[in-house]
Amino acid sequence: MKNSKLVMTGVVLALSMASVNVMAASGEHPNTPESEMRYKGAPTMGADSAKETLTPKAPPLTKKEFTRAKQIFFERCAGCHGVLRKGATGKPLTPDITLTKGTDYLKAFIGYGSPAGMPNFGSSGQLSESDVDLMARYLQHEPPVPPEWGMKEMKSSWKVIVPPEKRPKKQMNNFNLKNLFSVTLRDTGQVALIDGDSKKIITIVDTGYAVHISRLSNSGRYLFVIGRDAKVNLIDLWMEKPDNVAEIKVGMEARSVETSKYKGYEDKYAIAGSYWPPQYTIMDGDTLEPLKIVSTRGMTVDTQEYHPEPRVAAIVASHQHPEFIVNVKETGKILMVNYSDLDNLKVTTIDAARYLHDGGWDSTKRYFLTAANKSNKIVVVDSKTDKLAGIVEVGKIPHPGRGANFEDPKYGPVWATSHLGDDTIAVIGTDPVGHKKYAWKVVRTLKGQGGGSLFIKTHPKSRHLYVDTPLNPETTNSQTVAVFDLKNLDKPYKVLPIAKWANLGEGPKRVVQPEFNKKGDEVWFSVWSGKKQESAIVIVDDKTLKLKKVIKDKRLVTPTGKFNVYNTMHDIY
Ligand code: DHE
Repeated sequence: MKNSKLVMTGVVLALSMASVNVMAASGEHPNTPESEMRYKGAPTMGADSAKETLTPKAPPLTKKEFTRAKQIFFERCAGCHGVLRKGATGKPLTPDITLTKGTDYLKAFIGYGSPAGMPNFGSSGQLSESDVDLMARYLQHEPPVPPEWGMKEMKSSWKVIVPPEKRPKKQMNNFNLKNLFSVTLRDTGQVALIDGDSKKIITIVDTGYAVHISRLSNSGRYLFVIGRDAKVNLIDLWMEKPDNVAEIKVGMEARSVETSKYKGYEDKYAIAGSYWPPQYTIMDGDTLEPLKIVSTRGMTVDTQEYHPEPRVAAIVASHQHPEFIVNVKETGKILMVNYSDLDNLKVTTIDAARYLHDGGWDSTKRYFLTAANKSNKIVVVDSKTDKLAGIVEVGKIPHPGRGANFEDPKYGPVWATSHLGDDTIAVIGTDPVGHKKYAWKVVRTLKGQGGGSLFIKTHPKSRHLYVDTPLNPETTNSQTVAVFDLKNLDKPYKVLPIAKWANLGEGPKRVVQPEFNKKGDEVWFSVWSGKKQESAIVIVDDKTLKLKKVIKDKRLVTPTGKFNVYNTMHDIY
């Protein structure tokens, strides 16, 4: 792993990537790889509305200072330490702890960082001396709490733009919808709908702020998009020009949305998980009317202490039961939420590990494999029995996206993840019947280009495994992708110069998230640059590994995630 140049703030992903590079070079941080620090996230929402209360025992702060410190905390610190400072990937910073440490200790900590991963905000020049002092005093006060977001707030944000009865009765356009791609335009709060056949942008749809993911209804008619600001958009792909037909805000900050897929419930419900408030919301599938809101606050899986802010990470829809599978990050619990009777909601809680993040299905869609990223584990849930099937130790900070399924020549059906914190790819056996001795074990460890990997992808028709490294500090890694030959995994990987092929000007040009087309013969990559710089989508022929097409358009601002309708509908990865 080459990521020895270190440092970063928690906000880097929100900044233009050009400024990221400047900041990366501005200081040293001995124990946290830059790739890891880069992933700490965008500013946390809700600072404006979080109530400010001074704590009598804490050092004085003026009202103006309190407001400024709160803003800095939400922008730079909350992603790791949590809004309520109870700790997540960063340490807890509640007044019972900070008051005993005192101002000078906290100033040193904020200024110079710590070996455990705290960036050196002061010595790197990211915070001025007076802001370091301000933050040290602020942290000794009770954390300001953003408001709750219940049914009343949801209902007042909810809009049905085109009611179901006024929507088309059949597809009104001639697009091959199954091969459509929904592409996140991260910094404009939009998605681009691109025709996978002609590679032309069909339309750009306005969605929430810093859009995160897209998911499809079971039928493939409705596209659901969630923004970091917790806005869910429902887009009807049957309209002559696909557009929003409903929207709602399910909280102040969120990352996940999914739709019901079990037989008899196709397209019936949607669910969105929020970071703040910590809760999930089940909605009507074709209007987004909020039906049921459930808090995820509760006890942690290991120390069994109360956590006030367990954020909802990935959600998948079960194919075995009418259930949503909900990852709760800070408590480390996986909830099997049965939606067959919303008035008598049955939730099976599976003890997993902290901090649950993303994941996907094995090829049979019975087992859900998900990363407990800071525990360096992949947790396996059997969605048929609703029980834990295994916990697998992998490399440092697994980040599978939805992972990659393929047939290993030696070990049978496997699922793989790459890692943010090291250069390995863990290949895990997934066939407890035919290959029992390999099930839920790492059967191979491949060596990739480096740490800072976010996504890995293959397709049942492909013999290639693509591994990105967008957050690796070396541009030779962040602007390229590694390709493994699935028929010969001992062979060294090939490197495709994706960003070079895009032929863009200045910019970080991070190559992120491979996604196949419906046929499984093309792979699409985003070349992600800053908001004011040119980005592109690069399409590679999966058989020949040659460049097939570059999509450039001034509307393609900061493209990141891409979701092929067919593959997303059917969980093909
Ligand atoms: Fe993501 C998936 C959370 C930063 C691109 N991201 C997810 C999921 C979660 C999550 C919980 C799983 C959703 C699901 O399956 O239901 N992501 C977070 C964060 O908390 C984090 C670290 C910081 C933040 O503030 O958001 C974060 N994510 C990023 C990025 O910086 C990325 C690279 C660019 C971007 O668009 O913001 C990014 N995340 C993605 C993508 C997916 C995703 C493309 C879906 C991958 C897939 O194939 O399903």
